[in-house]
Amino acid sequence: MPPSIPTEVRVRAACPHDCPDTCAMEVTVADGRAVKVRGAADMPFTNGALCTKVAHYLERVYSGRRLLHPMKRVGRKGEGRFERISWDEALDTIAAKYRDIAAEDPRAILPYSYCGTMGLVQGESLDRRFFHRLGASLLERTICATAGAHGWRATVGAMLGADPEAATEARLILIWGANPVVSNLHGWRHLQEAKRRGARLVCIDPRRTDTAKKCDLHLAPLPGTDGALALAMMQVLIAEGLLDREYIARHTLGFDELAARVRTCTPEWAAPLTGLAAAAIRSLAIEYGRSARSLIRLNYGLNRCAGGGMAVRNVACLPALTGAWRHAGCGALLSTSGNFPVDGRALARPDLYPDAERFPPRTLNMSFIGDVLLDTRDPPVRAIHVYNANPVAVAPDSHRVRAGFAREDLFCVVHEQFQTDTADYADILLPATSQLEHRDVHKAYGHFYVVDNRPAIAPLGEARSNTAVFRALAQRLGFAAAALYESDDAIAAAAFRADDPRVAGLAEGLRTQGWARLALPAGYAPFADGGFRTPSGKCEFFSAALAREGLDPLPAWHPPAESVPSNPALAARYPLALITPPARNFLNSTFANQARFLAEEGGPKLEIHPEDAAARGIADGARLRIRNDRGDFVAHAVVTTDVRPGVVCSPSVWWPKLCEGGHNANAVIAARPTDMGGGPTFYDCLVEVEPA
Ligand SMILES: Nc1nc2c(c(=O)[nH]1)N[C@H]1C(S)=C(S)[C@@H](COP(=O)(O)OP(=O)(O)OC[C@H]3O[C@@H](n4cnc5c(=O)[nH]c(N)nc54)[C@H](O)[C@@H]3O)O[C@H]1N2
Ligand SMILES: Nc1nc2c(c(=O)[nH]1)N[C@H]1C(S)=C(S)[C@@H](COP(=O)(O)OP(=O)(O)OC[C@H]3O[C@@H](n4cnc5c(=O)[nH]c(N)nc54)[C@H](O)[C@@H]3O)O[C@H]1N2
Ligand SMILES: [Mo]
Repeated sequence: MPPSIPTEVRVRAACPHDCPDTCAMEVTVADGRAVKVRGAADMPFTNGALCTKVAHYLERVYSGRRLLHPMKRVGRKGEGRFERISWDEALDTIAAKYRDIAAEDPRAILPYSYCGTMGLVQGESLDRRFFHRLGASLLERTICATAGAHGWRATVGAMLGADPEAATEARLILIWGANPVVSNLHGWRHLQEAKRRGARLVCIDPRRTDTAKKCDLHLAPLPGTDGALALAMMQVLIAEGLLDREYIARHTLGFDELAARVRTCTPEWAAPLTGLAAAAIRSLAIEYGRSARSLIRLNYGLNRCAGGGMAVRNVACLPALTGAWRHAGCGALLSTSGNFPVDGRALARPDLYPDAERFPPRTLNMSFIGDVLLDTRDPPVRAIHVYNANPVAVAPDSHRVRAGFAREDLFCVVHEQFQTDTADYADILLPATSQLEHRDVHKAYGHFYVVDNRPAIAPLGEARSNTAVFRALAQRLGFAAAALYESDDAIAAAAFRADDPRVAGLAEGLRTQGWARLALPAGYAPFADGGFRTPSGKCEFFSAALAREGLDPLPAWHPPAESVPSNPALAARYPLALITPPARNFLNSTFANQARFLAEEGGPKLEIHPEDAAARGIADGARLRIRNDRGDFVAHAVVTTDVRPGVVCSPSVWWPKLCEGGHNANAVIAARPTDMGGGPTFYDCLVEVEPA
């Protein structure tokens, strides 16, 4: 036989990860094996480049540690000892359990997923349909963004904001609770371009991040105090008359009430709360008030505190006062996700829920999964099905989370690419495909493009996609609804509402180039002429909707739950405020088991100011124990002025089992909900630190 000629093909793909940038990728496949992954050169936002994590995606796909077969537990719960079984045995076991539990009360079954993949097909289609049809408990997916989203929506009505590609037009950019160099690299390119064109960049972050170092000015408020800073800025804008009065009159609601509310919120009032000098606050407000061509690039860093919802709301009020929304690339941007006309009902089919009268739907909050599994409730959760998520590593108050997963009477299915800390608690552990092995389509939250993902290679080993698993389970449970068996292609094709003008040309773009921009004009400015999506159609300084929820209808100061002024008794024992933002080489806990990235990060670290270090006899590099009443974890000291006295920072999210002592930072973080949206408070945490 003649030697076979290697055939090389290029397949269009999408980066699946939870990141604002949702890159378009091109995968080169030779003889059925992916040999190269790169950023699509023709996709404007990706611009031919991937971050270091995904540039090495093939190391993940072909890692020797991939899960490749179904397994069942043979050791104790959490021990992580498994034995290989067939897919038939795995699926039969799960189906039998779910059938038995559902016969009594299907709400005792809980799906648990987040954004392991952001794909609409593998992330929120057949899984939702299956659990709706089963009548399982519903999951409130709060672990990241719901506090800020709630505050944002109350103010401007929808997750719409400035066009990130037009940010180059802004003259003043406030980067607020965001670290784009690390967590929004492709968006950062446009901010840098704005700077080259003469814009001034101001970073508002308790930590001097890589982003802060590249800005013209860095203000380091104490964690969880952004709400006070924004109120003081409003006070100055109003007192100094730095206002777009015409915009306010035409497009806002409740200005007089707002003015009355902030009258006493002077920079002198905010200074002790935020730890910033009153003069610095005043000069920031005046600079902001004088340049209408301003952009506030928020991200979710400021929403992970007790007052996170209100903080985002207060910041969202600012551009309506100065009229910044009038200009392309100006105003504010938290997320672009509201621009995508995703057909959520068609994807998730909530109408499949079988018997709402007998079993009124029950919703459980993912952020407090420890409480969900441990507290008495009717019915108790008897089975949990985890996919696209790693709760034992990422959810707050890990000791409670672990105790919940360790329950002998809890039947636990985990569908994963790797044996995570959560996987260790599985009764049945299923192998999941990677993004190169399945079909998907992606919207984005940091730009306006839809990105297609075609399978480039066959599933490795016996790995199956999420949709394949839910089809197989539906069949074993004898469910008849055709919607439970739809193909990935059909789901992808119907993911967006076809009658929406923004998807004009979408199908054609995806077919020919693998990505397509929403049909929005270049330099699109959503609120240039008002058109807010609130009930009043205006930017609501006064929100009747919030009042109906029992919340303050006006911007207000919601202090952190754990800080020196708000909880002095606790601060006497635990005086340091801990934040745990993303490490550059990890994506939440994804990638945090891969040798290259572990080596790059060099072990769990705690950044601490020289004064705080000296007071505790801590030298640079020392092994530290970080603790409070909830637990402790170990990290090595980085003595640095990048954090201010009183604040410590431990970049995250490490796999607990790869940490000395078996715990990561979530061991010390409280399971306490935010003021709005039921989110977690990862960056609202007091600790003490000592040499270990
Ligand atoms: N490399 C990398 N990229 C990522 C991720 C990752 O893990 N790694 N995660 C992805 C995900 S899921 C998300 S949600 C986004 C997260 O990215 P961002 O939304 O940018 O949010 P965070 O990284 O949580 O926080 C951003 C900055 O807020 C700062 N911060 C902490 N507390 C406060 C505060 O109280 N006030 C203010 N003003 N700032 C504060 C932190 O120091 C951090 O530098 O990034 C995504 N991109
Ligand atoms: N201390 C602290 N904790 C945090 C944060 C923080 O900043 N500090 N950030 C929080 C934030 S913003 C978020 S969004 C959450 C994120 O929490 P999660 O969404 O749970 O994110 P990951 O930890 O990345 O875990 C995702 C898992 O999904 C798996 N996966 C990927 N693709 C697939 C697939 O196709 N099928 C299946 N079945 N599995 C797949 C991956 O292997 C990975 O283990 O973490 C939160 N936790
Ligand atoms: Mo997130």
